[in-house]
Amino acid sequence: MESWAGHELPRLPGAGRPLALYDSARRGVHPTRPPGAATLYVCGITPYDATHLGHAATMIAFDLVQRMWRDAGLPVTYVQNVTDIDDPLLERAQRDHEDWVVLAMRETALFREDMEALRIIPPTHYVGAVESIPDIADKVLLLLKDGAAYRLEDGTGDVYFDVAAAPRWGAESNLDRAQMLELFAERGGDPDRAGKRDRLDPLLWRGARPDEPSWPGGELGPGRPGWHIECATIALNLLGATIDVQGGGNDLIFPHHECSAAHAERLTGALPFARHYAHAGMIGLDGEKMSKSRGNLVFVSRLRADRVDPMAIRLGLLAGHYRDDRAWTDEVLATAQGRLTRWRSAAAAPAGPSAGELLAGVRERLADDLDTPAVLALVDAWAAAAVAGEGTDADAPALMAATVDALLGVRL
Ligand code: 5CA
Ligand code: ZN
Repeated sequence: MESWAGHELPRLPGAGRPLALYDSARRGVHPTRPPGAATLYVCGITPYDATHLGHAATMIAFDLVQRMWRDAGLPVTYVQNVTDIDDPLLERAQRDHEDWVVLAMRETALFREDMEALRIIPPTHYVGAVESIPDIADKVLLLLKDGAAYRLEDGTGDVYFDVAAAPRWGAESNLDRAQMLELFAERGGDPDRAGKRDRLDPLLWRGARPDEPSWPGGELGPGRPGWHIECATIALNLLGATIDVQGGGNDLIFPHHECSAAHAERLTGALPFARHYAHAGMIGLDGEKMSKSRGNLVFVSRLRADRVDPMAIRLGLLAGHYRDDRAWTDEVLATAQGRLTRWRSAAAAPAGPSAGELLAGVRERLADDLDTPAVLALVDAWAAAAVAGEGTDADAPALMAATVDALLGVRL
C-alpha cells in the first residue's frame, strides 16, 4: 500500500558510527553489523484507532536506527506492515456499526499523516495484511505440507502451527512455559481451544465463518490469516531469510515475535530469523500502558489539532530511553516545548562553540543503544553556551541544526 512522503536528510561531515542495540534474544547490547546494506522490519499498527503516543514512540525509536545506519553510509531497506484484518479491527467495526474496510482505511490514512508530521522516514515497503493474503496462504500451505502445521478436526478449517516444530522455540523471548501461557492468553492467543496439540500453538489460518470476511485460500480453503504468519511472510518475501532488526514495542516480545520467528525459521531453516530483536518500552498515562483496549490514549492527531509542534512531541518522546516503559505527562510536553524553543534560539545564534565535538558526541551516544537522554543533555549544554554568546564559530549553529535534524529527526 501507499507509504507517506519523506524528506531530505542533511549530510553530516565525517563518518557515522556503527550502531549497537539491545537484543531481547541474547539479552544484551550487541553491534548491528549489516553486511553492506541493512534490513529492518517494524511491526506497524492495527488500524482501528488513531495513532497514539505509544505508537509514535516506537516508530521514532526505529527511525533513529535507520538514521544511524544511513549516517554510517548503509543503504537501508525498511518494511513495515499494517494489520488491516484481525479480530480487534472487526470487533471495533462491529461495535461502531462501521464497515471494517472504511475504518482501516481511515485510521491508516491518519497514521500516515501523523508519521509525516513527526518526520519519520517512510518505509521502503508499507504492506497491508489483506494485500498479502495469497502469499500468506502459500506459507501456511508450506508449513502444512512440511508437517509443522495441522488442521483442527472440528470442521472449522482452522490451521495451527505446531510449536514442537519450531527450531528454537523460546530463544527470542527467553520465557518459561508458565510465563508464555500467561502472555499468550492476554495477547490474542487461545490456550484453551479444544483440539490443539499444544496450548501455545498459534493460529495460522482461520477458516471462513459466515459473519466474517474471508478470502479464497486455494488448497487451504477460504479463510483469513493469523497474526504472526502475516509478519513472518511479509518480512521473508521482502527482506529475505535473515533480517538485521525485527522491531516493535515490548508488548510484542511474546507471543508475536517468538511465533513469527518460529514460522520463519521453520520455513527457511535460517537461524536466527532476526539478528536483533529490538523492543521499545511502553508509553503509559496515569500509571498504565497506553492502549486501545484501556482507552487511556493521547492521540498524535489531537495534539496536532491543538497546535502542538510535532517536533516538541518528538523531543518529549526522545527525553526518555527508548527501552524504558515511561509515562507521558503534561510536564514531559512542557519540558520538550521549552527545549525546542532554546534549541531554536541557539540554531539562530550568529555563532557558537565549535559543533564538531557535539556531532561526535551525539553519534557516540546514539551508537550505544540509542542513548537519547544523554544526547539531549549534550545538545542542551551546547545550546546554552551558544545562547550565552560563548564561542565564535559562525558555522557551528548550522552544523548543530543539521546534526539534530539528521540524527534525531528534529527540524529546528
Ligand atoms: N499490528 C500489530 C503488530 S504486527 C500491533 O501490535 N499493532 S498496534 O497498533 O497494537 O501497535 C503498533 C506498534 O506500536 C507495535 O509495534 C506495538 O508494539 C507498538 N505499541 C503499541 N502500544 C504501545 C505503547 N503504549 N507504547 C509503545 N509502543 C506501543
Ligand atoms: Zn507484527
